Amino acid sequence: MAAAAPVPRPLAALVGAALVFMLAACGGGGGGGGGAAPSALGADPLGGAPAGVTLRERASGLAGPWGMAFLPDGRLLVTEKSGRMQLFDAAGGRLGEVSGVPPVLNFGQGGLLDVVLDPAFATNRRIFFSFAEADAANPSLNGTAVGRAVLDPDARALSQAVVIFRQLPKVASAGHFGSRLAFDRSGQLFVTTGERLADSERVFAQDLTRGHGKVFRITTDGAAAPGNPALGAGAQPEIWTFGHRNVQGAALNPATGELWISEHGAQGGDEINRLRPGLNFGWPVASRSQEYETLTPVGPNSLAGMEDPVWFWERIDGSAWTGGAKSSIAPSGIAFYDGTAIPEWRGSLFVGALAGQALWRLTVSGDTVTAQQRLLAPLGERIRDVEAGPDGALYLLTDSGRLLRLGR
Ligand SMILES: [Ca+2]
Repeated sequence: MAAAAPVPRPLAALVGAALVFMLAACGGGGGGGGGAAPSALGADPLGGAPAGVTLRERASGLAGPWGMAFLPDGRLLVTEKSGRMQLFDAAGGRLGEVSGVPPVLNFGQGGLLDVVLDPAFATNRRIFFSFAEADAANPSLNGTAVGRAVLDPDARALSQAVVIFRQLPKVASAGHFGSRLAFDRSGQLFVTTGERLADSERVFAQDLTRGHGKVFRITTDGAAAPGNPALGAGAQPEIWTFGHRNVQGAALNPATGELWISEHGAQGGDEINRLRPGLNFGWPVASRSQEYETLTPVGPNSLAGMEDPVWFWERIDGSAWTGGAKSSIAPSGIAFYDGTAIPEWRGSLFVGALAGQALWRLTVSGDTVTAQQRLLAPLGERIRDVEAGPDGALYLLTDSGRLLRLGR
Protein backbone atom coordinates (compact mmCIF):
# COMPACT_ATOMS: atom_id res chain seq x y z
CA MET A 1 0.00 0.00 0.00
CA ALA A 2 1.07 3.55 -0.62
CA ALA A 3 0.37 5.46 2.59
CA ALA A 4 3.27 7.68 3.47
CA ALA A 5 5.12 6.98 6.69
CA PRO A 6 3.40 8.85 9.50
CA VAL A 7 5.43 11.69 10.92
CA PRO A 8 5.96 11.86 14.70
CA ARG A 9 4.97 15.19 16.15
CA PRO A 10 6.99 16.09 19.23
CA LEU A 11 4.96 17.84 21.89
CA ALA A 12 7.22 20.85 21.64
CA ALA A 13 5.87 21.47 18.17
CA LEU A 14 2.39 21.78 19.64
CA VAL A 15 3.33 24.72 21.85
CA GLY A 16 3.57 28.35 21.02
CA ALA A 17 1.26 29.32 18.21
CA ALA A 18 -1.22 32.08 18.65
CA LEU A 19 -4.31 30.16 19.49
CA VAL A 20 -6.51 30.52 22.48
CA PHE A 21 -8.88 27.99 23.95
CA MET A 22 -12.05 29.77 24.85
CA LEU A 23 -14.68 28.50 27.20
CA ALA A 24 -17.75 30.27 25.98
CA ALA A 25 -20.64 30.72 28.32
CA CYS A 26 -22.88 27.73 28.19
CA GLY A 27 -26.24 28.92 27.02
CA GLY A 28 -29.62 27.45 27.65
CA GLY A 29 -31.30 25.62 30.46
CA GLY A 30 -29.96 22.30 31.55
CA GLY A 31 -26.67 22.77 29.81
CA GLY A 32 -24.87 22.01 33.04
CA GLY A 33 -21.44 23.27 33.97
CA GLY A 34 -19.85 25.59 31.49
CA GLY A 35 -17.26 28.21 32.39
CA ALA A 36 -18.42 31.78 32.10
CA ALA A 37 -15.26 33.68 31.33
CA PRO A 38 -13.04 32.97 28.36
CA SER A 39 -9.82 31.38 29.54
CA ALA A 40 -6.56 30.62 27.82
CA LEU A 41 -5.29 27.05 27.91
CA GLY A 42 -1.74 28.33 28.09
CA ALA A 43 -0.52 26.35 25.12
CA ASP A 44 -1.55 25.96 21.52
CA PRO A 45 -3.95 23.05 21.43
CA LEU A 46 -3.92 22.97 17.67
CA GLY A 47 -0.25 22.89 16.68
CA GLY A 48 0.10 24.23 13.18
CA ALA A 49 -3.50 25.24 12.72
CA PRO A 50 -4.16 28.56 11.06
CA ALA A 51 -4.05 31.53 13.36
CA GLY A 52 -7.39 32.73 14.58
CA VAL A 53 -9.09 29.37 14.86
CA THR A 54 -10.65 28.99 18.26
CA LEU A 55 -12.18 26.15 20.17
CA ARG A 56 -15.28 27.05 22.14
CA GLU A 57 -17.55 25.01 24.33
CA ARG A 58 -21.14 25.29 23.17
CA ALA A 59 -22.74 22.92 25.65
CA SER A 60 -21.85 20.43 28.33
CA GLY A 61 -23.62 17.92 30.49
CA LEU A 62 -24.78 15.64 27.69
CA ALA A 63 -25.00 11.97 28.65
CA GLY A 64 -22.98 9.92 26.19
CA PRO A 65 -23.56 12.05 23.07
CA TRP A 66 -23.05 9.91 19.98
CA GLY A 67 -24.31 11.50 16.78
CA MET A 68 -25.60 14.84 15.51
CA ALA A 69 -27.36 16.42 12.57
CA PHE A 70 -27.94 20.08 11.75
CA LEU A 71 -31.44 21.17 10.78
CA PRO A 72 -31.79 23.67 7.92
CA ASP A 73 -32.48 26.44 10.48
CA GLY A 74 -29.15 25.82 12.23
CA ARG A 75 -30.57 23.97 15.21
CA LEU A 76 -28.85 20.71 16.06
CA LEU A 77 -30.15 17.25 16.89
CA VAL A 78 -27.85 15.26 19.20
CA THR A 79 -28.33 11.62 20.09
CA GLU A 80 -27.39 10.23 23.48
CA LYS A 81 -26.45 6.58 23.77
CA SER A 82 -29.08 5.96 26.46
CA GLY A 83 -31.81 6.57 23.88
CA ARG A 84 -32.53 10.29 24.28
CA MET A 85 -32.44 12.81 21.46
CA GLN A 86 -31.74 16.44 22.34
CA LEU A 87 -32.26 19.68 20.44
CA PHE A 88 -29.86 22.63 20.64
CA ASP A 89 -30.14 26.10 19.20
CA ALA A 90 -27.40 27.66 17.10
CA ALA A 91 -25.63 29.08 20.14
CA GLY A 92 -25.61 25.77 21.98
CA GLY A 93 -28.61 26.43 24.18
CA ARG A 94 -30.39 23.24 25.06
CA LEU A 95 -33.98 23.47 23.90
CA GLY A 96 -35.04 20.16 25.36
CA GLU A 97 -35.57 16.54 24.61
CA VAL A 98 -37.14 15.34 21.37
CA SER A 99 -39.94 12.98 22.34
CA GLY A 100 -41.09 9.91 20.49
CA VAL A 101 -37.75 8.14 20.03
CA PRO A 102 -38.53 4.41 19.99
CA PRO A 103 -36.92 2.24 22.70
CA VAL A 104 -33.33 1.23 22.01
CA LEU A 105 -31.03 -1.36 23.57
CA ASN A 106 -28.58 0.62 25.72
CA PHE A 107 -26.13 -2.22 26.32
CA GLY A 108 -22.38 -2.44 26.00
CA GLN A 109 -21.36 -0.39 22.98
CA GLY A 110 -24.96 -0.28 21.74
CA GLY A 111 -27.62 2.36 22.22
CA LEU A 112 -29.04 5.24 20.21
CA LEU A 113 -26.25 5.90 17.70
CA ASP A 114 -26.30 8.14 14.62
CA VAL A 115 -28.89 10.51 13.17
CA VAL A 116 -29.22 12.05 9.68
CA LEU A 117 -31.81 14.09 7.83
CA ASP A 118 -33.59 12.93 4.70
CA PRO A 119 -32.16 14.76 1.66
CA ALA A 120 -35.72 16.04 1.17
CA PHE A 121 -36.11 17.00 4.83
CA ALA A 122 -37.25 20.50 3.91
CA THR A 123 -40.41 19.04 2.46
CA ASN A 124 -40.90 15.70 4.26
CA ARG A 125 -39.26 16.37 7.66
CA ARG A 126 -38.04 12.79 7.85
CA ILE A 127 -35.02 11.76 9.90
CA PHE A 128 -33.17 8.44 10.11
CA PHE A 129 -31.41 7.07 13.16
CA SER A 130 -29.37 3.95 13.89
CA PHE A 131 -29.57 2.04 17.14
CA ALA A 132 -28.94 -1.26 18.86
CA GLU A 133 -32.01 -3.45 18.99
CA ALA A 134 -32.73 -6.61 20.97
CA ASP A 135 -34.38 -9.54 19.24
CA ALA A 136 -38.11 -9.58 19.94
CA ALA A 137 -38.22 -13.32 20.61
CA ASN A 138 -34.83 -13.79 22.31
CA PRO A 139 -33.60 -10.66 24.16
CA SER A 140 -30.10 -12.11 24.55
CA LEU A 141 -29.63 -11.53 20.82
CA ASN A 142 -29.16 -8.07 19.33
CA GLY A 143 -28.00 -6.15 16.30
CA THR A 144 -27.91 -2.76 14.64
CA ALA A 145 -31.11 -1.35 13.17
CA VAL A 146 -32.23 1.80 11.36
CA GLY A 147 -35.37 3.76 12.18
CA ARG A 148 -37.20 6.47 10.26
CA ALA A 149 -39.52 9.07 11.73
CA VAL A 150 -41.07 12.46 11.04
CA LEU A 151 -39.89 15.44 13.09
CA ASP A 152 -42.69 17.83 14.03
CA PRO A 153 -42.50 21.50 12.88
CA ASP A 154 -41.16 22.60 16.29
CA ALA A 155 -38.51 19.84 16.16
CA ARG A 156 -39.63 18.66 19.59
CA ALA A 157 -41.30 15.33 18.81
CA LEU A 158 -41.00 12.36 16.46
CA SER A 159 -43.99 10.61 14.95
CA GLN A 160 -44.61 7.76 12.51
CA ALA A 161 -41.46 5.98 13.73
CA VAL A 162 -40.76 2.71 11.94
CA VAL A 163 -37.80 0.33 11.74
CA ILE A 164 -36.77 0.15 8.09
CA PHE A 165 -33.67 -2.06 8.33
CA ARG A 166 -32.10 -4.67 10.58
CA GLN A 167 -28.63 -6.19 10.57
CA LEU A 168 -29.27 -9.95 10.51
CA PRO A 169 -28.76 -12.37 12.06
CA LYS A 170 -28.90 -10.91 15.54
CA VAL A 171 -26.22 -12.35 17.82
CA ALA A 172 -25.33 -12.46 21.54
CA SER A 173 -22.74 -9.68 21.89
CA ALA A 174 -22.25 -6.35 23.65
CA GLY A 175 -19.82 -5.01 21.08
CA HIS A 176 -19.25 -3.62 17.60
CA PHE A 177 -22.61 -2.25 16.49
CA GLY A 178 -21.02 0.43 14.26
CA SER A 179 -22.88 2.67 13.36
CA ARG A 180 -23.05 5.71 11.14
CA LEU A 181 -25.54 6.81 8.51
CA ALA A 182 -24.83 8.85 5.36
CA PHE A 183 -26.80 9.58 2.20
CA ASP A 184 -25.20 9.37 -1.22
CA ARG A 185 -25.89 11.82 -4.02
CA SER A 186 -28.65 9.68 -5.46
CA GLY A 187 -30.57 9.67 -2.19
CA GLN A 188 -29.64 6.15 -1.05
CA LEU A 189 -28.69 5.57 2.56
CA PHE A 190 -25.40 4.00 3.70
CA VAL A 191 -25.56 2.09 6.99
CA THR A 192 -22.30 1.05 8.65
CA THR A 193 -22.11 -1.84 11.13
CA GLY A 194 -19.61 -3.98 13.00
CA GLU A 195 -18.71 -7.67 13.17
CA ARG A 196 -19.92 -8.07 16.76
CA LEU A 197 -16.48 -8.42 18.37
CA ALA A 198 -16.46 -12.06 19.51
CA ASP A 199 -13.85 -14.31 17.90
CA SER A 200 -16.68 -16.68 16.97
CA GLU A 201 -18.55 -13.89 15.17
CA ARG A 202 -15.88 -11.78 13.51
CA VAL A 203 -15.13 -14.37 10.81
CA PHE A 204 -18.57 -13.64 9.37
CA ALA A 205 -17.38 -10.23 8.19
CA GLN A 206 -16.32 -12.31 5.17
CA ASP A 207 -19.70 -14.11 4.91
CA LEU A 208 -22.04 -12.39 2.46
CA THR A 209 -25.08 -14.25 3.81
CA ARG A 210 -24.71 -12.52 7.19
CA GLY A 211 -24.85 -8.89 8.26
CA HIS A 212 -21.64 -8.91 10.31
CA GLY A 213 -19.06 -6.26 9.42
CA LYS A 214 -20.83 -4.80 6.38
CA VAL A 215 -21.62 -1.42 4.96
CA PHE A 216 -25.13 -1.54 3.55
CA ARG A 217 -26.80 0.73 1.01
CA ILE A 218 -30.58 0.94 1.22
CA THR A 219 -33.50 2.98 0.00
CA THR A 220 -35.39 5.23 2.40
CA ASP A 221 -37.86 2.36 2.76
CA GLY A 222 -35.08 -0.06 3.74
CA ALA A 223 -34.91 -2.11 0.55
CA ALA A 224 -31.68 -2.94 -1.25
CA ALA A 225 -30.75 0.19 -3.18
CA PRO A 226 -30.69 0.14 -6.99
CA GLY A 227 -27.15 -0.18 -8.28
CA ASN A 228 -25.87 -2.32 -5.42
CA PRO A 229 -23.22 -4.88 -6.46
CA ALA A 230 -24.20 -8.40 -7.46
CA LEU A 231 -22.29 -10.54 -4.95
CA GLY A 232 -23.58 -13.98 -5.83
CA ALA A 233 -26.25 -16.42 -4.72
CA GLY A 234 -27.27 -16.00 -1.09
CA ALA A 235 -25.55 -12.67 -0.62
CA GLN A 236 -27.61 -10.07 1.21
CA PRO A 237 -28.64 -7.61 -1.53
CA GLU A 238 -28.24 -4.58 0.75
CA ILE A 239 -24.45 -5.12 1.00
CA TRP A 240 -22.25 -2.40 -0.51
CA THR A 241 -18.89 -3.50 0.95
CA PHE A 242 -17.68 -6.16 3.41
CA GLY A 243 -14.74 -7.31 5.53
CA HIS A 244 -15.15 -4.48 8.05
CA ARG A 245 -14.44 -4.68 11.80
CA ASN A 246 -16.33 -1.82 13.43
CA VAL A 247 -17.25 1.25 11.40
CA GLN A 248 -18.00 4.26 13.59
CA GLY A 249 -17.26 7.01 11.08
CA ALA A 250 -18.69 7.68 7.61
CA ALA A 251 -18.75 10.71 5.32
CA LEU A 252 -19.28 11.35 1.63
CA ASN A 253 -16.19 12.81 -0.05
CA PRO A 254 -17.45 16.06 -1.56
CA ALA A 255 -14.86 15.84 -4.33
CA THR A 256 -15.90 12.42 -5.60
CA GLY A 257 -19.25 11.49 -4.04
CA GLU A 258 -17.72 8.25 -2.70
CA LEU A 259 -18.18 7.11 0.88
CA TRP A 260 -15.14 7.18 3.17
CA ILE A 261 -15.23 5.44 6.52
CA SER A 262 -13.19 5.09 9.69
CA GLU A 263 -12.78 1.61 11.10
CA HIS A 264 -11.43 0.37 14.40
CA GLY A 265 -8.59 -2.12 14.28
CA ALA A 266 -7.92 -4.44 17.22
CA GLN A 267 -4.52 -3.67 18.83
CA GLY A 268 -3.38 -1.05 16.31
CA GLY A 269 -4.37 -1.07 12.68
CA ASP A 270 -7.08 1.61 12.73
CA GLU A 271 -8.11 2.45 9.18
CA ILE A 272 -9.59 5.01 6.82
CA ASN A 273 -11.15 3.31 3.80
CA ARG A 274 -12.55 4.59 0.53
CA LEU A 275 -15.51 2.46 -0.47
CA ARG A 276 -16.44 1.22 -3.90
CA PRO A 277 -19.20 -1.29 -4.51
CA GLY A 278 -18.54 -4.94 -3.78
CA LEU A 279 -15.04 -4.53 -2.39
CA ASN A 280 -13.64 -6.64 0.45
CA PHE A 281 -11.79 -4.62 3.10
CA GLY A 282 -10.02 -7.62 4.57
CA TRP A 283 -11.10 -8.13 8.17
CA PRO A 284 -10.24 -10.52 9.83
CA VAL A 285 -8.11 -12.08 7.10
CA ALA A 286 -5.81 -9.17 6.23
CA SER A 287 -5.11 -6.25 8.56
CA ARG A 288 -2.44 -4.26 10.36
CA SER A 289 -3.91 -5.25 13.74
CA GLN A 290 -2.50 -7.42 16.47
CA GLU A 291 -4.60 -9.69 18.68
CA TYR A 292 -5.21 -8.00 22.02
CA GLU A 293 -3.87 -10.82 24.20
CA THR A 294 -1.03 -12.30 22.20
CA LEU A 295 -0.01 -9.37 19.97
CA THR A 296 0.19 -11.82 17.07
CA PRO A 297 -0.71 -10.25 13.71
CA VAL A 298 -4.31 -10.62 12.51
CA GLY A 299 -3.32 -11.81 9.06
CA PRO A 300 -0.85 -10.18 6.70
CA ASN A 301 -1.04 -6.46 5.97
CA SER A 302 -2.43 -7.09 2.49
CA LEU A 303 -3.90 -9.90 0.43
CA ALA A 304 -4.80 -10.12 -3.25
CA GLY A 305 -8.45 -9.36 -3.82
CA MET A 306 -8.74 -7.31 -0.65
CA GLU A 307 -8.47 -3.55 -0.28
CA ASP A 308 -5.75 -1.78 1.66
CA PRO A 309 -6.85 1.26 3.63
CA VAL A 310 -6.10 4.72 2.23
CA TRP A 311 -4.67 5.58 5.65
CA PHE A 312 -3.88 3.68 8.82
CA TRP A 313 -2.48 4.18 12.30
CA GLU A 314 -0.30 1.64 14.08
CA ARG A 315 0.67 3.90 16.99
CA ILE A 316 -1.62 6.12 19.04
CA ASP A 317 0.47 9.23 18.27
CA GLY A 318 0.61 8.58 14.53
CA SER A 319 4.26 7.57 14.55
CA ALA A 320 5.54 4.62 12.58
CA TRP A 321 5.43 1.21 14.24
CA THR A 322 8.90 -0.24 14.74
CA GLY A 323 8.09 -3.42 16.64
CA GLY A 324 6.44 -4.53 19.87
CA ALA A 325 2.89 -3.73 20.82
CA LYS A 326 0.91 -1.52 18.48
CA SER A 327 -1.59 1.00 19.86
CA SER A 328 -4.89 2.45 18.71
CA ILE A 329 -6.31 5.89 18.19
CA ALA A 330 -9.80 4.28 18.05
CA PRO A 331 -11.36 6.43 15.29
CA SER A 332 -15.00 7.45 15.55
CA GLY A 333 -16.98 10.09 13.66
CA ILE A 334 -15.43 11.69 10.57
CA ALA A 335 -16.24 14.71 8.41
CA PHE A 336 -14.87 16.26 5.26
CA TYR A 337 -14.40 19.99 5.53
CA ASP A 338 -16.00 21.69 2.56
CA GLY A 339 -16.57 25.11 4.10
CA THR A 340 -15.15 28.46 3.08
CA ALA A 341 -14.49 29.93 6.52
CA ILE A 342 -11.13 28.14 6.84
CA PRO A 343 -9.81 27.83 3.27
CA GLU A 344 -6.69 25.95 4.43
CA TRP A 345 -8.87 23.08 5.55
CA ARG A 346 -10.95 22.66 2.38
CA GLY A 347 -10.93 19.04 1.27
CA SER A 348 -9.42 17.79 4.52
CA LEU A 349 -10.89 14.81 6.33
CA PHE A 350 -11.27 15.23 10.10
CA VAL A 351 -11.28 12.11 12.26
CA GLY A 352 -12.30 12.01 15.91
CA ALA A 353 -10.23 9.71 18.13
CA LEU A 354 -11.54 8.05 21.29
CA ALA A 355 -8.57 6.29 22.94
CA GLY A 356 -6.31 8.64 21.02
CA GLN A 357 -8.02 11.71 22.51
CA ALA A 358 -7.37 13.92 19.52
CA LEU A 359 -8.83 15.28 16.31
CA TRP A 360 -6.87 14.14 13.28
CA ARG A 361 -6.77 16.22 10.13
CA LEU A 362 -5.92 14.25 7.00
CA THR A 363 -4.99 16.12 3.84
CA VAL A 364 -6.73 14.38 0.95
CA SER A 365 -5.65 14.61 -2.67
CA GLY A 366 -7.87 12.66 -5.01
CA ASP A 367 -8.05 9.14 -3.62
CA THR A 368 -5.02 9.39 -1.36
CA VAL A 369 -4.08 10.90 1.97
CA THR A 370 -0.92 12.97 1.69
CA ALA A 371 -0.41 14.23 5.24
CA GLN A 372 -1.73 13.93 8.77
CA GLN A 373 -1.95 16.45 11.59
CA ARG A 374 -2.85 15.66 15.19
CA LEU A 375 -5.00 18.39 16.72
CA LEU A 376 -6.40 19.03 20.20
CA ALA A 377 -4.30 16.38 21.94
CA PRO A 378 -3.69 18.65 24.98
CA LEU A 379 -7.45 18.86 25.44
CA GLY A 380 -7.58 15.24 26.60
CA GLU A 381 -11.06 14.50 25.26
CA ARG A 382 -12.43 11.35 23.63
CA ILE A 383 -13.99 12.74 20.43
CA ARG A 384 -17.06 10.74 19.42
CA ASP A 385 -18.40 12.64 16.44
CA VAL A 386 -17.41 15.41 14.05
CA GLU A 387 -19.71 17.43 11.79
CA ALA A 388 -19.19 20.47 9.61
CA GLY A 389 -21.69 23.12 10.63
CA PRO A 390 -23.61 25.53 8.40
CA ASP A 391 -21.46 28.37 9.80
CA GLY A 392 -18.24 26.92 8.39
CA ALA A 393 -17.04 25.60 11.75
CA LEU A 394 -16.40 22.05 12.88
CA TYR A 395 -18.57 20.70 15.69
CA LEU A 396 -17.34 17.97 18.00
CA LEU A 397 -19.07 15.72 20.53
CA THR A 398 -17.00 14.34 23.40
CA ASP A 399 -17.60 11.32 25.61
CA SER A 400 -17.39 13.71 28.57
CA GLY A 401 -20.64 15.26 27.31
CA ARG A 402 -19.47 18.43 25.61
CA LEU A 403 -20.45 20.04 22.33
CA LEU A 404 -17.42 21.96 21.03
CA ARG A 405 -17.10 24.38 18.12
CA LEU A 406 -13.80 24.73 16.27
CA GLY A 407 -13.73 27.63 13.87
CA ARG A 408 -13.28 31.29 13.23
CA1 LIG B 1 -9.27 -3.46 6.46
